[in-house]
Amino acid sequence: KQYVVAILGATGAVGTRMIQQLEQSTIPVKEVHLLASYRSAGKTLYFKGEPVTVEEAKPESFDGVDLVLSSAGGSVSAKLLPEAVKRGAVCVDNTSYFRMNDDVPLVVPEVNEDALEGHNGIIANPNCSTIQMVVALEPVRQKFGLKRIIVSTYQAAGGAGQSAINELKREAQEYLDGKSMNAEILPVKGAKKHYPLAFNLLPQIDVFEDDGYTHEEWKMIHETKKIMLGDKNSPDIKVTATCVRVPVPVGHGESVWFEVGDGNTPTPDELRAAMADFPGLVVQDDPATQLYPQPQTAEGSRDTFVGRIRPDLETKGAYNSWVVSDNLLKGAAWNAVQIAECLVRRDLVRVPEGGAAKFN
Ligand code: A2P
Ligand code: 11C
Repeated sequence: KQYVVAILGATGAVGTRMIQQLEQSTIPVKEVHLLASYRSAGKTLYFKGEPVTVEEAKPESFDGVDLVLSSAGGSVSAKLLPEAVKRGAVCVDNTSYFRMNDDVPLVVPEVNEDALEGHNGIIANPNCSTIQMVVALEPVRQKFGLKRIIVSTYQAAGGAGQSAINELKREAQEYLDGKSMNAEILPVKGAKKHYPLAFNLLPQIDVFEDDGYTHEEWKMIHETKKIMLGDKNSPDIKVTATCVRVPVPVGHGESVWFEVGDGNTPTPDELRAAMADFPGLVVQDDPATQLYPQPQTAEGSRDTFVGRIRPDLETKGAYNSWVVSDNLLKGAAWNAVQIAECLVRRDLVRVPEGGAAKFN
């Protein structure tokens, strides 16, 4: 079977990478539809060297489509994905809109691919900073148990879209030219205040919740539990997070402190061996040769990289680590296309009876 695939948000930072990842995937593509806002309608993009005209996304755009990969923002997914499912298309959504919906699996294939079996037409792709952390820690959880995570993130501008990368570069040039920096997007589009990211750090990603945490921090806590504790019988994992935007265009870094299950005290070598065996995870950890993960070396790769693995010197069974991945690939476009590959392999590219009604 060959599939008609639509990419919603095809002109964006994630959407353009979805096109590339789909080109390089094992999915037999019959036809591709590239959808974006009215602003991009008529623009030409390429799929496998062939020109494709971008269309304005409308409910009818999904007629005859088998599979949708979407990354055009939560409000666009909220409006258009139920329309796509109604028309029989299975959607892999990169926005946060449907992630915590009980009828929607939240999937990182290396961790919980089986959750795809119960899908109702929409599958959610987790937040980028969550994905790379669960890939790094799942082999630890499987082998030694996992009780607690304390994570501090160093997140690239690209997580906020292509316009945020452009803003970072412009501000850097303004700073070097001795001009005042003009911030219009970060930390959050539509917020009251904007601050420059170039030569700076912003401890705000997404909006603030009432409890003082940002929504990005909330996502890291709750998405991690939904992905790792899917069977609900696993012991809880305590998670706390501080998320910081750093002046890097692409590639999130994370300082991840974790505590393994009661009584276990694996050596760093045992942790490295478990991690090295895990699909999609590469250990780069050799202080003697200054080998450790970096955003610049991770950019363009589908893998997640882990290093700086060392025991907490004061808490038995606890460890520090450093995790990096290309947030626009494993954190977004590749994880979505990888989910689509799994759906194809499992013959799950179909909306089950009653599926569409769940999203009305
Ligand atoms: P467009 O380029 O036409 O604005 P990024 O995450 O890099 O900011 O990209 C966002 C993506 O979502 C772009 O492809 C953008 O298209 C698309 N998009 C934004 N608003 C809409 C909308 N109302 N309908 C469809 N696509 C949208
Ligand atoms: C960022 N993690 O770096 C965000 C981007 O929930 O999919 C992804 C937001 C999301 O800004």
